Order: sequence, then C-alpha cells, then structure tokens
Amino acid sequence: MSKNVLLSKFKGALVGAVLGDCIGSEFEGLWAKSIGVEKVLKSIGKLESEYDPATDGRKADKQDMLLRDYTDDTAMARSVAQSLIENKGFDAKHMAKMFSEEYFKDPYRGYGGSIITVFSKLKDAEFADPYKPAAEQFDGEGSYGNGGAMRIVPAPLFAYRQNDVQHLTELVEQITKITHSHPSAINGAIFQSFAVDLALRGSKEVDTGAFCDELQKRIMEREKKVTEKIKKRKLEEVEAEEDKEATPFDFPYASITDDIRKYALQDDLPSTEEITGNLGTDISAYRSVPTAVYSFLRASKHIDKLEDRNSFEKTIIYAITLGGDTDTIATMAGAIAGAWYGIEAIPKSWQASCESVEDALKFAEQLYELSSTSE
Ligand code: F2R
Ligand code: MG
Ligand code: MG
Repeated sequence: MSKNVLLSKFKGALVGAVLGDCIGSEFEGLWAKSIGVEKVLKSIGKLESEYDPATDGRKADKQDMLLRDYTDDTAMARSVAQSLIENKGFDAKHMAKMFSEEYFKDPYRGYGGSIITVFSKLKDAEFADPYKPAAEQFDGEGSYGNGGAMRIVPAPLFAYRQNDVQHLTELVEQITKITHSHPSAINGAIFQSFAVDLALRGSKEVDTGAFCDELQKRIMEREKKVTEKIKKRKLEEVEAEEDKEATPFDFPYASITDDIRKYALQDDLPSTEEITGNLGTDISAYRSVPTAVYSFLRASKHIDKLEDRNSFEKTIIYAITLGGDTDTIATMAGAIAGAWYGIEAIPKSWQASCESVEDALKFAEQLYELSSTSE
C-alpha cells in the first residue's frame, strides 16, 4: 500500500472516531424511536450549513460559535495516542497518569459512572500499580463497560506495521486493563481493534463475508485462550471434569459475529428493533462493539433515505439512528469506516465542525511515522 493511501487511512480512522463521538453525543441515551433518520440528518445539515468551502472553514458569521464538543470517548483516545507517541511505545504508568490527569483537568466530558473511582484511586496511589484500581472494580469482577473499546483506535495504528495479531492483542489488553479488567470489556476492545486493523488493510469494496470470517477467526483464537485459562483455573480449584466442554457462551464475540454477518448481508435493512434487541446499543462492551462493526458493514450497502451519502457518512448516520450509546457506537463505527475509506471520504464540513479534528490529523501523522520506524 502506498504511503499516501495508508496515511489517509490512519487519518480517516482517528478523525472518523472523533466525528462519531462529536456528532453522536447529541443523541446519547435516547431510544431509537425518538431519534429517527430525519433528526440525525437535520443535525448534520446544520453543521454542513455552517461550512464555507471557499475558506475551508466556518462561515464568517458562524466563526464565534463553539465547535461541537467531544466526550470521554475522544478524551481517552487522545490520551492513548499521546502516550504511545510520547513514549514511542506502551508505558502503563504513563498512560494511567494521562487518563487520570485528563479527567481531573476536564471532568465534564460525560465519563462512565464508575470509572471515576479508578481515576481517583490511581491518583491517590501516585500510579504505583496502574492495574490495581481497575481490578478492584465491582467487587473484583471488573467493569464490562465499553470504555476500553471506545478509545482503542490508536493501538491498531501504532501496531500496524508489525502485522502481528498476537502483538496487537497483548497491546490492547494492557491498555484496556488500566480501567476495565472484565474479560468482556477486554475482548470487546480487542474485537474493535481487529476490525480497525482489517479496515486499514482493506482495499476496494467491502466484502462482508470475508471481513466477518477473518474477524471471527481472530477473536475465536483469543476467546479460546481465555476460556482455556479460566477452565484450567476452575479445574484446579474444584477438580471437576464436567466443565471441559466449551459452550457458545465461552466465545461470545466469535458467536455474535454470526449475527453481524447475517444482518449485514440480509437484503432488506433489518428493523431497528431487531438490531437493538439482538446486538444491543447499551454501555456494555458486548452490547455495543458488535453493533458498531455491524453498522460499518451495513453502511457499505444501500440504506433508504441515505442514497446521497457516501459509505462513511452512512456509517455514522446509521449508527446514530440505532439509539442508546450513540456517541460510543458511532465513534467505534466511525473509526472502522474511516480506516477503510480514508480521510477523503470524510466531508470537510464535518471536519470543520468538531473539536480535536486537527489534533487527530496530527496524531495520525505521528503514529504513521512511529509505526514505520518500529518495523
Ligand atoms: N457515561 C456515559 N453516558 C452517560 C452520561 C452522559 C451525559 N451526556 C452526561 O454528560 O452526563 N457515557 C460514557 O460512558 C460509557 C463508557 O463507560 P465506561 O468507561 O465503560 O465506564 P464504567 O463506569 O466502567 O462502566 C459504565 C457502567 O456500566 C455498568 N457496569 C460496568 N461493569 C459492571 C459490572 N461488572 N457490574 C455491574 N455494572 C457494571 C455500571 O453502571 C457502570 O457505571 C460510554 O458510553 C461513554 O460515552
Ligand atoms: Mg462519551
Ligand atoms: Mg457513550
């Protein structure tokens, strides 16, 4: 892949994530029924009307208006990118410090209800053990929220050149565990990072079948390893043999990929109720990351009322119409779509409307340089 194409994909991934968050956050927490495609198009029409192509910026009379805010999704992704760039690699203590300091500097970004405890404990212990506070969440069960997956996009960019699934898996696990130690949150972040990685490597038209097959193969391998570890521990504890058989529940992300594939390939657009009911739109990783992957795949096909929109735009708009955790599902779907279609697919008017787009472009260049020197 040429430098220009790959750099465009890096930029697309980071900017796509920012825009999904900024545009999606207006609808976070609303039921799909109360949103509807018209409302999302109206919101987007408004931001497009503020743009002046002659100056590639906002119209003169709109310049005093504040840019649309990003939320915790982008705040944390920024810290992941900055920490990887500053250290030319992963440093758990440094990243934990960045997450926590960023929160205390700017706490009103709509953070998850419990993650704030992690930031406080990290700070109080002066980041001595960056994994301990997260491991203590929910009586030691760990958070299963989507806060690990929503911020993970810089990791597959950083690891791109190594082209090593195991290396990417380990990097994502370490980054996620700083705040989320539940296997479902960790594997959700890994699933999202695989989707971004596949999109970075994609060219031409999206082949939903091939995309899902590779995603499923990768996540199945990961989930098998986790299951084996848990079973081994259980066997050692109770010395029971009956637990040996694997069930679909042992491989939740690999299993749900069958539904992603089915809904994305179906001729008619599945009903919103079917998607929200079967894939989900809530703040848990398991009920939102698959929905983001599905939104990206579905938007590569025709969607009624969005005929005038390109596939990147369709991804963001469609993801938001599903309701629920709209900023987070749109940020994850936007990262995948941006990584596939590149920065050229992202309208300039959208880019001019949100905070942090310029930083995302800068981080993309830095991660590109870094990943090419770490071959
Ligand atoms: N928090 C929100 N949105 C609501 C408020 C936004 C509003 N616009 C505002 O500004 O006030 N969005 C953000 O949170 C999600 C990511 O959450 P994260 O980082 O995973 O947080 P946390 O606290 O770890 O988990 C979230 C909640 O999930 C439940 N939960 C998690 N693990 C659990 C477990 N093991 N047992 C029981 N419950 C568990 C808890 O209720 C947690 O508070 C994103 O949507 C982001 O945009
Ligand atoms: Mg958010
Ligand atoms: Mg959210």
